[in-house]
Amino acid sequence: MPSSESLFARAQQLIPGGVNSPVRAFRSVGGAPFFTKSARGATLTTADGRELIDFVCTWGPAIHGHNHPRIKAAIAAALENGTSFGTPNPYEVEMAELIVSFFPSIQKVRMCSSGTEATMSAIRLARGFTKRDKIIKFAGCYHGHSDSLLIKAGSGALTHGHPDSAGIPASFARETVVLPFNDTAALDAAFGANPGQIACVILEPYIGNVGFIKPDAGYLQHVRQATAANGALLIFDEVMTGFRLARGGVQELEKITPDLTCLGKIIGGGLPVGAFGGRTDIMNLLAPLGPVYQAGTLSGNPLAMAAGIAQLRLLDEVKPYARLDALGRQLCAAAQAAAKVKGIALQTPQVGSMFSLFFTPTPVRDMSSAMTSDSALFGRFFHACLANGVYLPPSAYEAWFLSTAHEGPAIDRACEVLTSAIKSL
Ligand code: HOZ
Repeated sequence: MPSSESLFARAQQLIPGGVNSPVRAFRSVGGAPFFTKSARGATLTTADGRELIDFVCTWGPAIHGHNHPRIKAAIAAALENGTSFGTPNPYEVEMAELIVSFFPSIQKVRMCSSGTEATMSAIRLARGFTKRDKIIKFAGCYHGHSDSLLIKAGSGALTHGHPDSAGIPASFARETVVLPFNDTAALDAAFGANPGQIACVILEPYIGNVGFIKPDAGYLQHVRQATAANGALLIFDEVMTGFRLARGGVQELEKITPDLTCLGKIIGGGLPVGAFGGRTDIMNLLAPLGPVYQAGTLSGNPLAMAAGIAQLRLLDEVKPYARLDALGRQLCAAAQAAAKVKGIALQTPQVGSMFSLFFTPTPVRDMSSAMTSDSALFGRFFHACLANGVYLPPSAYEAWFLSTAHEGPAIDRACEVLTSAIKSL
């Protein structure tokens, strides 16, 4: 197997930046990315033969750990029957039934192939339903890379210094109103300034793309009430949080019923999948029933559906949420204890298996407070962990993810490594 160094040298000749998604490029933490040759449980094995405890979990999907035998077996069984049919298949029906049973707000669901497609399509549907053009999003929320949504975006767009991507026509950007998260007055003012014009409000109800940020008590309830009062749809982007923080996502935890929900990541069991769903009267506007067009050759792909069905059924069997929350608390407590000894200010917002370490004295509740985090310090911390076999998201502006496979030796070792990395800063 060629080394990571030689693979990266070859990749950079042919693939922009040597990566197929910018967040993988290590640009904000410095150094060159490693290449992964295999993954199992809580561990990645690099092309160089190093074993790393992984807190990226393929950016969310690997909630049962990498390469889980049940999911592998489901994919293998589906593979016997073919890889793609271009016709409806039985797996899609089972997947729709499962999603609807996990998310009471979803009465009908349409499968697609990525989270980006899910949010892009949900917004088109909201515009078609309301016959309005403008949308509201929040600074630091990242909803994939469609044109309307790459404005004050988080994740790699922010990490790499392009939260407002080049290539978005100004006329498109004008239809997107960007507000600070957790600011009820700003939301009310935006509705007041654009009467009868806002098609929808889209948000990550717990943000996972500018680091992990929780809403203030009552904030999401205010957003729900304001959207309803102004005839706008509420879209929850639960691509990351859906099935991960609770069986029914943040909407279950916060007892909120959005009009539309975007899903992805976990429902593909590690294969490429997205989905969006919601109220029947809205979803029935989609083609072929209605005038809002949306389509995909690989939508409902049988391998991806089989993997996702196995993953969701396993979730219901193992009921992992209390266990994952204990792991998240353990890791954040270890980091806080080390930071206290060292005299470093650290914020560790955490819910269940998602959390972040922000090196700042400022409580983090929106994009501007997240950006007070010392990203140079994070870079040193990242490399101190990596040198000792622990892989973190390679940016101060990403959430960390846990899996059930981290229970036991992996979490204990990770706590030791995090502690000594913080003490070394
Ligand atoms: N939303 C994920 C990271 N924040 C996506 C991963 C990617 O962009 O590659």
